[in-house]
Amino acid sequence: MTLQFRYRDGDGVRTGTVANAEELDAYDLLIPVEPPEVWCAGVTYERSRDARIEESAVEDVYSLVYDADRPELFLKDAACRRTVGPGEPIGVRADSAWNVPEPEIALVLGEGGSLVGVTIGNDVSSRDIEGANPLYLPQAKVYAGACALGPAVLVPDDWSAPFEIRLRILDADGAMVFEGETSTARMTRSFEELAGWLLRDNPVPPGSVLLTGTGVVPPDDFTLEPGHVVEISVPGIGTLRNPVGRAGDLAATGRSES
Ligand code: DO4
Ligand code: MG
Repeated sequence: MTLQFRYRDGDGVRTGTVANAEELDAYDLLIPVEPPEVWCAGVTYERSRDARIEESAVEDVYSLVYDADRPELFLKDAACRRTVGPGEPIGVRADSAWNVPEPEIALVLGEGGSLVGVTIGNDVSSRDIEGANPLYLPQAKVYAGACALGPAVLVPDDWSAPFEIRLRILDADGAMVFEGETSTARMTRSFEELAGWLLRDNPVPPGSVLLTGTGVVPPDDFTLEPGHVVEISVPGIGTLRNPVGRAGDLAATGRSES
């Protein structure tokens, strides 16, 4: 098992490998890949389907996609403009009152959509915009700091072994305000199936990333706020930790300017 990562030192940006996630703590980590495109699958866990049905003014679309052959797939980012790495702020939208993290396994895709590695992804989302109308999905999902990836890319020895996914949200004083967990064993679709659908008649460039859906949903009265810290841990990959900021501030100073 190898973990690949990128980090910063006095000489600039470097790449490294370690055998276990604890060793990553010694590094000033950067986003482990800079994907040309980030895609997401949705409603791949029963928990996500149920949460969407409760929030939505148009309930049927979510049961229909959960049961259908064809998965929900959407473009989350291109040119890494809205995607951040470990320690960088994720964003909440100023025009939304209900923002959440979505802890997901993220697949790093190779040529033809082959599976080359696994990292942790956060599909940060606005639930009130999503719930108002399914046609608002791009606005609920795509904005500055709406995606985080890291801390490292695992090349699994066994692609069939499930991943445990743990979410912790801390407030500005470090107190825990939510924790939850799931396992990819609860997914209704396989990684290969999702990647196969994504690549149908679609020239997704190698190095792109596919997030595979959330199975952890905070209670309906919870919303992310600037000052919160989101931690997503997956044994074998490590912890992706990001403070929460305002998407508007990130849009003004973000990766699109670099
Ligand atoms: O349309 C809803 C998207 C749901 C999603 O992103 C997920 O299930 O992870
Ligand atoms: Mg999601």
